[in-house]
Amino acid sequence: MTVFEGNFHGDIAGLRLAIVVGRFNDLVTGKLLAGCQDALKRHGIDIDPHGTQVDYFWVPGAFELPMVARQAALSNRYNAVICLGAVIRGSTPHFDYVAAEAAKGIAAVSFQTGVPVVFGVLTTDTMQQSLERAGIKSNLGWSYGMNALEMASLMGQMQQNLVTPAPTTPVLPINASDRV
Ligand code: INI
Repeated sequence: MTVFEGNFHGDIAGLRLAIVVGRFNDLVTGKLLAGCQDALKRHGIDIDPHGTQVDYFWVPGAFELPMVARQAALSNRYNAVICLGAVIRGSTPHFDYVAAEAAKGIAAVSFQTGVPVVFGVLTTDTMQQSLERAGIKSNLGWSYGMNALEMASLMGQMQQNLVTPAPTTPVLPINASDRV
């Protein structure tokens, strides 16, 4: 039998990635993006927005990440989609709704489309905790970039070596002309 495992030395030049970033708490999400770009660049990805490998999508907040990730995944243009956000607990239940919808929505996009979508959303009690994870101590943005490369590689190997069924969950049309 075979061991399937993503690697970081395959057809790097052939990969295309979408990075979706929330502006809310951009002090944090900007640092996550920088860490993510650093990981991708040091593994051979051309991160230039004017280049051919990475497209960037900015959204208002974490709540909007799944919608844009879904559209990107359905385009068949990307080997992986990376969602970056920061949801920080306040004094109201708002945090729980935004964090839950982001997590559920991002997982659903992966399941529905078969395209790996990285859950790069920090959910913390304080800004300090978020900043510690976005560069002060470590930068999880780096890990999210690596997660995308690993999953793009793994899914590529699976597509080449296994008979993979089309996604089972019906996906909604994305073009106005497709709508009934
Ligand atoms: N969006 C975030 O990305 N992080 C947050 O901490 C946050 N809080 O706490 O409100 C947040 N809210 C905005 C939300 O994501 C949507 O952009 C907004 O509700 C409009 O749909």
